[in-house]
Amino acid sequence: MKIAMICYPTFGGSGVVATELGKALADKGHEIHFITYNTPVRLGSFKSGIFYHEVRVSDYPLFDYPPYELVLASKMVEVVKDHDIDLIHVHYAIPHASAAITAKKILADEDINLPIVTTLHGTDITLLGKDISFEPVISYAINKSNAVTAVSEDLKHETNKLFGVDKDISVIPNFFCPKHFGIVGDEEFKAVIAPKGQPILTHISNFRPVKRVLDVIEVFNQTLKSKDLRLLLVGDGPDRTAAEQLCRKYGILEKVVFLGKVKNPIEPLMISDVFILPSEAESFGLAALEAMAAGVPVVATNAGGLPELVVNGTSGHLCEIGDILGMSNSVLNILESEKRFSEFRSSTLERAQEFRIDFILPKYLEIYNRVLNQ
Ligand code: GMT
Repeated sequence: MKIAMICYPTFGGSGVVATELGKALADKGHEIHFITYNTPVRLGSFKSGIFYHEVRVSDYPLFDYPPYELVLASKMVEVVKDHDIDLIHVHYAIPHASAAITAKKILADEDINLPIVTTLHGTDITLLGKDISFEPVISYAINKSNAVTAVSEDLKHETNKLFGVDKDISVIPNFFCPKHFGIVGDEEFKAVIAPKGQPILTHISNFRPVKRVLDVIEVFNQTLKSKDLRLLLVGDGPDRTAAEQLCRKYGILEKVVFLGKVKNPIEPLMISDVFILPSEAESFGLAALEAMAAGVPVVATNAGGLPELVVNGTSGHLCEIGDILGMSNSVLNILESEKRFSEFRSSTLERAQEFRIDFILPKYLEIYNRVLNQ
Protein backbone atom coordinates (compact mmCIF):
# COMPACT_ATOMS: atom_id res chain seq x y z
CA MET A 1 0.00 0.00 0.00
CA LYS A 2 1.02 3.58 -0.54
CA ILE A 3 -0.15 5.66 2.39
CA ALA A 4 0.05 9.40 3.06
CA MET A 5 0.39 9.93 6.83
CA ILE A 6 -0.61 13.37 8.09
CA CYS A 7 0.42 14.34 11.63
CA TYR A 8 1.93 16.94 13.90
CA PRO A 9 5.70 16.52 13.84
CA THR A 10 6.19 17.52 17.49
CA PHE A 11 6.75 15.59 20.74
CA GLY A 12 2.98 15.08 21.30
CA GLY A 13 1.63 11.54 21.44
CA SER A 14 -0.39 11.85 18.23
CA GLY A 15 2.77 12.61 16.23
CA VAL A 16 4.64 9.78 17.94
CA VAL A 17 1.87 7.26 17.18
CA ALA A 18 1.67 8.37 13.52
CA THR A 19 5.45 8.23 13.09
CA GLU A 20 5.92 4.83 14.73
CA LEU A 21 2.95 3.43 12.79
CA GLY A 22 4.45 4.72 9.53
CA LYS A 23 7.85 3.22 10.35
CA ALA A 24 6.31 -0.15 11.26
CA LEU A 25 4.28 -0.17 8.03
CA ALA A 26 7.41 0.64 6.01
CA ASP A 27 9.13 -2.33 7.72
CA LYS A 28 6.32 -4.50 6.35
CA GLY A 29 7.01 -3.24 2.80
CA HIS A 30 4.43 -0.44 2.52
CA GLU A 31 5.34 3.00 1.18
CA ILE A 32 4.71 5.82 3.64
CA HIS A 33 4.62 9.52 2.78
CA PHE A 34 4.62 11.83 5.81
CA ILE A 35 3.13 15.22 5.06
CA THR A 36 3.65 17.84 7.75
CA TYR A 37 5.51 21.11 8.46
CA ASN A 38 8.66 19.65 9.99
CA THR A 39 10.52 16.33 10.16
CA PRO A 40 8.60 14.24 12.75
CA VAL A 41 10.63 14.05 15.98
CA ARG A 42 10.58 10.24 16.14
CA LEU A 43 11.33 9.66 12.45
CA GLY A 44 15.04 8.98 13.09
CA SER A 45 17.40 8.30 10.23
CA PHE A 46 16.45 7.56 6.66
CA LYS A 47 14.68 4.26 6.05
CA SER A 48 13.62 2.65 2.83
CA GLY A 49 9.92 3.12 2.10
CA ILE A 50 9.66 6.38 4.08
CA PHE A 51 9.27 9.79 2.44
CA TYR A 52 8.75 13.21 3.95
CA HIS A 53 6.99 16.11 2.21
CA GLU A 54 7.25 19.47 3.91
CA VAL A 55 4.29 21.84 4.03
CA ARG A 56 5.61 25.39 3.71
CA VAL A 57 3.35 28.35 4.21
CA SER A 58 4.78 31.54 2.75
CA ASP A 59 4.71 34.54 5.02
CA TYR A 60 2.42 36.92 3.08
CA PRO A 61 1.83 40.24 4.88
CA LEU A 62 -1.73 40.01 3.52
CA PHE A 63 -2.72 37.25 5.96
CA ASP A 64 -3.15 37.78 9.69
CA TYR A 65 -3.10 33.98 10.04
CA PRO A 66 -1.05 31.67 7.80
CA PRO A 67 -3.44 29.45 5.76
CA TYR A 68 -1.77 26.15 6.80
CA GLU A 69 -4.86 24.01 6.17
CA LEU A 70 -5.12 25.12 2.53
CA VAL A 71 -1.43 24.57 1.81
CA LEU A 72 -1.66 21.15 3.51
CA ALA A 73 -4.68 20.20 1.34
CA SER A 74 -2.80 21.31 -1.80
CA LYS A 75 0.27 19.32 -0.75
CA MET A 76 -1.91 16.22 -0.21
CA VAL A 77 -3.37 16.55 -3.73
CA GLU A 78 0.12 16.93 -5.20
CA VAL A 79 1.61 13.96 -3.29
CA VAL A 80 -1.39 11.70 -4.06
CA LYS A 81 -1.08 12.38 -7.81
CA ASP A 82 2.72 12.23 -7.98
CA HIS A 83 3.02 8.99 -5.97
CA ASP A 84 -0.22 7.11 -6.73
CA ILE A 85 -1.22 7.15 -3.08
CA ASP A 86 -3.89 4.57 -2.12
CA LEU A 87 -5.20 6.21 1.04
CA ILE A 88 -4.64 9.08 3.44
CA HIS A 89 -4.39 8.45 7.19
CA VAL A 90 -4.79 11.66 9.19
CA HIS A 91 -3.96 11.94 12.87
CA TYR A 92 -5.85 14.68 14.71
CA ALA A 93 -9.11 16.18 13.51
CA ILE A 94 -8.06 19.82 13.27
CA PRO A 95 -6.88 20.82 10.76
CA HIS A 96 -5.74 17.50 9.32
CA ALA A 97 -9.07 15.71 8.80
CA SER A 98 -10.77 18.78 7.37
CA ALA A 99 -7.81 19.45 5.03
CA ALA A 100 -7.98 15.82 3.89
CA ILE A 101 -11.68 16.15 3.09
CA THR A 102 -10.88 19.20 0.93
CA ALA A 103 -8.14 17.23 -0.86
CA LYS A 104 -10.54 14.29 -1.32
CA LYS A 105 -13.07 16.57 -3.03
CA ILE A 106 -10.48 18.14 -5.34
CA LEU A 107 -9.27 14.68 -6.34
CA ALA A 108 -12.84 13.40 -6.86
CA ASP A 109 -13.25 16.10 -9.52
CA GLU A 110 -10.41 14.40 -11.36
CA ASP A 111 -11.98 10.95 -10.88
CA ILE A 112 -9.50 9.94 -8.21
CA ASN A 113 -11.25 8.22 -5.33
CA LEU A 114 -9.18 8.59 -2.21
CA PRO A 115 -10.25 6.97 1.09
CA ILE A 116 -9.55 8.94 4.27
CA VAL A 117 -8.88 7.27 7.63
CA THR A 118 -9.05 9.67 10.60
CA THR A 119 -7.56 8.84 13.98
CA LEU A 120 -8.80 10.90 16.92
CA HIS A 121 -6.25 11.41 19.67
CA GLY A 122 -8.04 13.28 22.40
CA THR A 123 -7.06 16.89 22.67
CA ASP A 124 -8.73 17.45 19.27
CA ILE A 125 -11.98 16.19 20.80
CA THR A 126 -11.86 16.76 24.55
CA LEU A 127 -10.26 20.22 24.52
CA LEU A 128 -10.69 21.76 21.05
CA GLY A 129 -14.03 20.07 20.54
CA LYS A 130 -15.43 21.82 23.58
CA ASP A 131 -14.83 25.13 21.78
CA ILE A 132 -18.15 25.50 19.98
CA SER A 133 -16.52 27.33 17.06
CA PHE A 134 -14.82 24.10 15.94
CA GLU A 135 -17.82 21.79 16.31
CA PRO A 136 -19.32 21.96 12.78
CA VAL A 137 -15.94 21.36 11.13
CA ILE A 138 -14.96 18.47 13.42
CA SER A 139 -18.37 16.75 13.01
CA TYR A 140 -18.21 17.19 9.24
CA ALA A 141 -14.64 15.90 8.94
CA ILE A 142 -15.47 12.84 11.07
CA ASN A 143 -18.64 12.03 9.12
CA LYS A 144 -16.96 12.43 5.74
CA SER A 145 -13.98 10.22 6.62
CA ASN A 146 -14.20 6.67 5.26
CA ALA A 147 -13.15 5.25 8.62
CA VAL A 148 -12.61 6.81 12.03
CA THR A 149 -10.55 5.38 14.87
CA ALA A 150 -10.14 6.56 18.47
CA VAL A 151 -7.34 5.62 20.84
CA SER A 152 -9.64 4.54 23.71
CA GLU A 153 -13.23 3.58 24.51
CA ASP A 154 -13.44 6.73 26.61
CA LEU A 155 -12.50 8.91 23.63
CA LYS A 156 -15.05 7.13 21.44
CA HIS A 157 -17.69 7.81 24.09
CA GLU A 158 -16.67 11.50 24.40
CA THR A 159 -16.73 11.94 20.62
CA ASN A 160 -20.21 10.48 20.33
CA LYS A 161 -21.36 12.68 23.22
CA LEU A 162 -19.86 15.96 21.96
CA PHE A 163 -20.38 15.71 18.22
CA GLY A 164 -23.12 14.89 15.78
CA VAL A 165 -21.35 11.74 14.62
CA ASP A 166 -23.12 9.24 12.37
CA LYS A 167 -20.03 7.05 11.90
CA ASP A 168 -19.08 3.95 13.81
CA ILE A 169 -15.77 4.68 15.53
CA SER A 170 -13.29 1.79 15.86
CA VAL A 171 -11.19 1.78 19.01
CA ILE A 172 -7.51 1.06 18.34
CA PRO A 173 -5.37 1.65 21.43
CA ASN A 174 -1.95 3.22 21.27
CA PHE A 175 1.05 0.91 21.16
CA PHE A 176 4.77 0.69 21.86
CA CYS A 177 7.60 -0.76 19.77
CA PRO A 178 9.60 -3.32 21.82
CA LYS A 179 12.74 -2.74 19.74
CA HIS A 180 13.12 0.75 21.27
CA PHE A 181 13.27 -0.72 24.76
CA GLY A 182 16.34 -2.90 24.33
CA ILE A 183 18.56 -0.28 25.97
CA VAL A 184 20.05 -0.29 29.46
CA GLY A 185 19.71 2.62 31.87
CA ASP A 186 22.64 5.03 32.06
CA GLU A 187 23.90 4.27 35.58
CA GLU A 188 26.29 7.26 35.59
CA PHE A 189 23.42 9.61 34.83
CA LYS A 190 21.31 7.90 37.50
CA ALA A 191 24.09 8.38 40.05
CA VAL A 192 24.22 12.10 39.28
CA ILE A 193 20.47 12.46 39.90
CA ALA A 194 20.26 10.10 42.85
CA PRO A 195 23.77 9.87 44.38
CA LYS A 196 22.63 7.76 47.35
CA GLY A 197 20.55 5.42 45.20
CA GLN A 198 17.30 7.25 46.01
CA PRO A 199 14.28 6.03 43.98
CA ILE A 200 13.45 8.26 40.99
CA LEU A 201 9.91 9.52 40.38
CA THR A 202 9.49 10.60 36.74
CA HIS A 203 6.96 12.68 34.83
CA ILE A 204 6.95 13.28 31.07
CA SER A 205 4.61 15.72 29.34
CA ASN A 206 4.26 18.95 27.42
CA PHE A 207 3.64 20.82 30.70
CA ARG A 208 0.25 22.10 29.55
CA PRO A 209 -2.31 22.89 32.29
CA VAL A 210 -4.24 19.66 31.45
CA LYS A 211 -1.21 17.65 32.69
CA ARG A 212 -1.37 19.26 36.19
CA VAL A 213 2.43 19.42 36.53
CA LEU A 214 2.01 21.39 39.78
CA ASP A 215 0.33 18.30 41.23
CA VAL A 216 3.50 16.38 40.37
CA ILE A 217 5.50 18.81 42.54
CA GLU A 218 2.89 18.65 45.32
CA VAL A 219 2.92 14.83 45.31
CA PHE A 220 6.71 14.77 45.32
CA ASN A 221 6.89 17.27 48.19
CA GLN A 222 4.34 15.27 50.18
CA THR A 223 6.19 11.98 49.53
CA LEU A 224 9.50 13.51 50.66
CA LYS A 225 8.03 13.79 54.17
CA SER A 226 8.19 9.97 54.42
CA LYS A 227 10.88 8.91 51.96
CA ASP A 228 13.98 10.38 50.35
CA LEU A 229 13.53 10.26 46.57
CA ARG A 230 14.32 12.34 43.49
CA LEU A 231 12.09 13.86 40.82
CA LEU A 232 12.92 13.76 37.11
CA LEU A 233 10.84 16.03 34.88
CA VAL A 234 11.01 15.52 31.14
CA GLY A 235 9.47 17.94 28.64
CA ASP A 236 8.72 21.63 28.57
CA GLY A 237 5.73 23.90 28.17
CA PRO A 238 3.58 26.63 29.67
CA ASP A 239 3.63 25.40 33.30
CA ARG A 240 7.37 24.83 33.63
CA THR A 241 8.09 28.23 35.22
CA ALA A 242 5.29 27.76 37.75
CA ALA A 243 6.64 24.27 38.53
CA GLU A 244 10.13 25.68 39.14
CA GLN A 245 8.65 28.40 41.34
CA LEU A 246 6.77 25.83 43.44
CA CYS A 247 9.98 23.81 43.92
CA ARG A 248 11.74 27.00 45.07
CA LYS A 249 8.89 27.76 47.48
CA TYR A 250 9.19 24.29 49.06
CA GLY A 251 13.02 24.46 49.04
CA ILE A 252 13.29 21.20 47.07
CA LEU A 253 14.86 22.47 43.84
CA GLU A 254 18.10 20.50 44.41
CA LYS A 255 16.09 17.25 44.53
CA VAL A 256 14.42 17.94 41.18
CA VAL A 257 15.94 17.66 37.70
CA PHE A 258 14.23 19.50 34.83
CA LEU A 259 15.55 17.72 31.72
CA GLY A 260 13.57 19.74 29.15
CA LYS A 261 12.57 18.26 25.81
CA VAL A 262 14.24 14.91 25.17
CA LYS A 263 14.18 13.19 21.78
CA ASN A 264 14.23 9.69 23.22
CA PRO A 265 12.14 9.54 26.43
CA ILE A 266 12.92 5.81 26.80
CA GLU A 267 16.41 6.75 28.11
CA PRO A 268 15.18 8.62 31.24
CA LEU A 269 12.48 5.97 31.72
CA MET A 270 15.15 3.27 31.95
CA ILE A 271 16.52 4.87 35.15
CA SER A 272 13.09 5.60 36.68
CA ASP A 273 11.30 3.74 39.49
CA VAL A 274 7.78 5.21 39.43
CA PHE A 275 6.04 7.27 36.71
CA ILE A 276 3.46 9.90 37.61
CA LEU A 277 0.72 11.27 35.36
CA PRO A 278 -1.80 13.35 37.36
CA SER A 279 -3.68 14.62 34.25
CA GLU A 280 -7.08 16.24 34.30
CA ALA A 281 -7.89 14.66 30.91
CA GLU A 282 -6.00 11.96 29.02
CA SER A 283 -7.54 10.09 26.13
CA PHE A 284 -4.97 7.31 26.40
CA GLY A 285 -1.68 8.33 28.06
CA LEU A 286 1.04 7.18 25.67
CA ALA A 287 3.74 8.43 28.06
CA ALA A 288 2.35 6.10 30.73
CA LEU A 289 2.39 3.15 28.31
CA GLU A 290 6.02 3.87 27.39
CA ALA A 291 6.85 3.97 31.10
CA MET A 292 5.09 0.61 31.60
CA ALA A 293 6.93 -0.90 28.64
CA ALA A 294 10.15 0.15 30.41
CA GLY A 295 8.93 -1.68 33.53
CA VAL A 296 8.05 1.49 35.46
CA PRO A 297 4.80 1.28 37.50
CA VAL A 298 2.44 4.24 37.04
CA VAL A 299 0.61 6.46 39.50
CA ALA A 300 -2.07 8.28 37.54
CA THR A 301 -5.52 9.80 37.77
CA ASN A 302 -8.59 7.83 36.77
CA ALA A 303 -9.22 10.38 34.00
CA GLY A 304 -10.27 9.55 30.42
CA GLY A 305 -8.70 6.41 28.97
CA LEU A 306 -6.09 5.90 31.74
CA PRO A 307 -8.15 3.15 33.48
CA GLU A 308 -8.12 1.25 30.15
CA LEU A 309 -4.32 1.14 30.40
CA VAL A 310 -3.28 1.08 34.05
CA VAL A 311 -4.71 -1.78 36.09
CA ASN A 312 -5.29 -0.31 39.53
CA GLY A 313 -3.28 -2.13 42.18
CA THR A 314 -1.14 -4.22 39.83
CA SER A 315 0.53 -2.08 37.15
CA GLY A 316 0.23 1.03 39.32
CA HIS A 317 -2.43 3.01 41.14
CA LEU A 318 -5.27 5.24 39.96
CA CYS A 319 -6.44 8.18 42.08
CA GLU A 320 -8.98 10.98 41.82
CA ILE A 321 -7.85 14.12 39.97
CA GLY A 322 -6.07 16.41 42.46
CA ASP A 323 -5.81 13.78 45.22
CA ILE A 324 -2.27 14.69 46.30
CA LEU A 325 -2.25 12.53 49.43
CA GLY A 326 -3.68 9.55 47.54
CA MET A 327 -1.04 9.80 44.83
CA SER A 328 1.74 10.25 47.38
CA ASN A 329 0.55 7.18 49.32
CA SER A 330 0.43 5.27 46.03
CA VAL A 331 4.07 6.12 45.29
CA LEU A 332 5.02 5.04 48.81
CA ASN A 333 3.01 1.83 48.46
CA ILE A 334 4.86 0.85 45.27
CA LEU A 335 8.23 1.62 46.87
CA GLU A 336 7.38 0.06 50.24
CA SER A 337 9.68 -2.94 49.89
CA GLU A 338 11.92 -4.57 47.31
CA LYS A 339 9.41 -7.43 47.05
CA ARG A 340 6.41 -5.18 46.43
CA PHE A 341 8.35 -3.06 43.94
CA SER A 342 9.43 -6.07 41.90
CA GLU A 343 5.86 -7.46 41.91
CA PHE A 344 4.60 -4.13 40.53
CA ARG A 345 7.42 -4.05 38.00
CA SER A 346 6.63 -7.50 36.60
CA SER A 347 2.84 -6.91 36.46
CA THR A 348 3.52 -3.60 34.72
CA LEU A 349 5.72 -5.23 32.10
CA GLU A 350 3.14 -7.98 31.61
CA ARG A 351 0.28 -5.50 31.15
CA ALA A 352 2.32 -3.42 28.67
CA GLN A 353 2.77 -6.48 26.43
CA GLU A 354 -0.92 -6.25 25.48
CA PHE A 355 -0.09 -2.98 23.69
CA ARG A 356 2.82 -4.21 21.57
CA ILE A 357 2.83 -2.89 18.02
CA ASP A 358 2.61 -6.41 16.59
CA PHE A 359 -0.90 -6.72 18.14
CA ILE A 360 -2.03 -3.24 17.11
CA LEU A 361 -0.66 -2.94 13.56
CA PRO A 362 -3.04 -5.60 12.13
CA LYS A 363 -6.00 -3.56 13.44
CA TYR A 364 -4.93 -0.56 11.34
CA LEU A 365 -4.24 -2.81 8.32
CA GLU A 366 -7.74 -4.25 8.63
CA ILE A 367 -9.21 -0.73 8.50
CA TYR A 368 -7.04 0.19 5.51
CA ASN A 369 -8.14 -2.95 3.63
CA ARG A 370 -11.77 -2.28 4.49
CA VAL A 371 -11.78 1.29 3.11
CA LEU A 372 -9.87 0.24 0.02
CA ASN A 373 -12.45 -2.45 -0.75
CA GLN A 374 -15.47 -0.20 -0.14
O1 GMT B 1 -1.21 14.96 25.67
C1 GMT B 1 -1.02 15.90 24.91
O2 GMT B 1 -1.15 17.06 25.25
C2 GMT B 1 -0.59 15.63 23.48
C3 GMT B 1 -1.71 14.95 22.75
C4 GMT B 1 -1.51 14.91 21.25
O3 GMT B 1 -2.45 15.25 20.60
O4 GMT B 1 -0.47 14.50 20.76
O5 GMT B 1 -1.85 13.63 23.27
C5 GMT B 1 -3.10 13.01 23.01
O6 GMT B 1 -2.85 11.94 22.10
C6 GMT B 1 -2.01 10.90 22.62
C7 GMT B 1 -1.79 9.87 21.52
O7 GMT B 1 -2.97 9.24 21.15
C8 GMT B 1 -2.66 10.29 23.87
O8 GMT B 1 -1.84 9.27 24.39
C9 GMT B 1 -2.85 11.39 24.93
O9 GMT B 1 -3.53 10.84 26.03
C10 GMT B 1 -3.68 12.53 24.34
N1 GMT B 1 -3.68 13.65 25.29
C11 GMT B 1 -4.81 14.03 25.92
O10 GMT B 1 -5.88 13.48 25.77
C12 GMT B 1 -4.65 15.17 26.88
